[in-house]
Amino acid sequence: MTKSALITGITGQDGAYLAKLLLDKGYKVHGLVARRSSDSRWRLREMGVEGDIVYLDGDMADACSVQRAVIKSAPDEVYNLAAQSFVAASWDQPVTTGIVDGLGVTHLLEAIRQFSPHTRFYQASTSEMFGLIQAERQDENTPFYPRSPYGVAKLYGHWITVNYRESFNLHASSGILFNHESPLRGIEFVTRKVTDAAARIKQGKQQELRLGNIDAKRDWGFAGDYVEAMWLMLQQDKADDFVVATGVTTTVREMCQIAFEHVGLDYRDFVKIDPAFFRPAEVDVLLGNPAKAQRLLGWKPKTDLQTLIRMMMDADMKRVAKE
Ligand code: NAP
Ligand code: F7E
Repeated sequence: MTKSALITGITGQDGAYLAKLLLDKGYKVHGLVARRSSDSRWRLREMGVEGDIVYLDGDMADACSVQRAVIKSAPDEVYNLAAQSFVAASWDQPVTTGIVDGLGVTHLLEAIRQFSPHTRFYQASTSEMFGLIQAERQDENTPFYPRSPYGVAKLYGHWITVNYRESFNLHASSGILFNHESPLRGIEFVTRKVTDAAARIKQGKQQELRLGNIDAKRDWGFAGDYVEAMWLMLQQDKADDFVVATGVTTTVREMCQIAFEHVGLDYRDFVKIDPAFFRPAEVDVLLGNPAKAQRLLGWKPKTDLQTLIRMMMDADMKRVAKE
């Protein structure tokens, strides 16, 4: 029988990759989409799946619309990817971030509990919950210490997922995903900001690149690999929490070097440090330990950072050339 899935945040980076994965597996895919005055479906077009999705209007801040989407889609699986996901913006919009990324999760879990308790649920949790790290390599047992309103809101989302699993026996899993990127990454995130700028500089369309703390270290993987881990979590008999990461950490500086070198440039000639891009509180380093995902899900990252950044550079070189 055809399985039904509901994806919130389907117009985002992960939403586009996950929609493609589920459609390829034969699912009927529904997407909760918030009203926007401009086109938000470009990523779904890029993935070639725009016409294959059933769109349901709704907003994570609006419990009624979330409830309606659950009833209409009658989902076997719900993937909650919707969020105000840009950490830097969460200091400017702490309340919206708290409502959408935190309380919004309860809207969805409550709709599932009341109207569709057999539905399996995935929560998009984040390594930002580790923030000021309490262990050199972070795994499912590492204590949390979020450092931004985003991290705090996501920690609420994580714990309410655990709580509904334990209170109501829902099949609700929390994927604690470390940074993952792709050519579909939003331009405000540092990897895309760098690959877009390097492509523009190479093609004479930009002169310099202004960045903040380039000594920050992140454990970067490829979004296409990470959505497979989301799906695998919901195929398990038992719901649980899983860290999804590569187990390798790299500075923003080294990531710049990879991107610029790919087009024959030296990043040091173009990158300028700008205090405007420093954060009120920084997460200096993240490094995940994905051993549990490997052991129980059989999941491993397939794409290393060099390959990922080169893939993003090639896509941006083509896009910038067409502009
Ligand atoms: P993204 O590209 O920023 O996508 C976020 C999605 O949420 C978009 O579809 C956006 O819609 C939607 N959205 C925002 N506010 C909404 C609201 N009020 N109601 C309904 N939808 C709303 O994020 P992503 O990189 O795909 O990440 C997916 C999820 O994983 C997010 O929850 C993020 O916090 C989490 N996460 C991401 C990473 C990562 O490295 N990418 C790591 C760990 C966790 P519009 O397009 O219309 O704005
Ligand atoms: O920053 C530093 C910045 O904005 C990475 C989201 O998907 O992953 C993402 O959050 C690092 C930080 O991602 C600039 O200070 C330096 O240390 O690409 P980012 P993020 O904050 O790690 C987590 C796991 C999520 O869950 C989030 O949703 O790069 N950095 N200079 C800069 N960052 C940006 N954006 N811009 C700069 O100019």
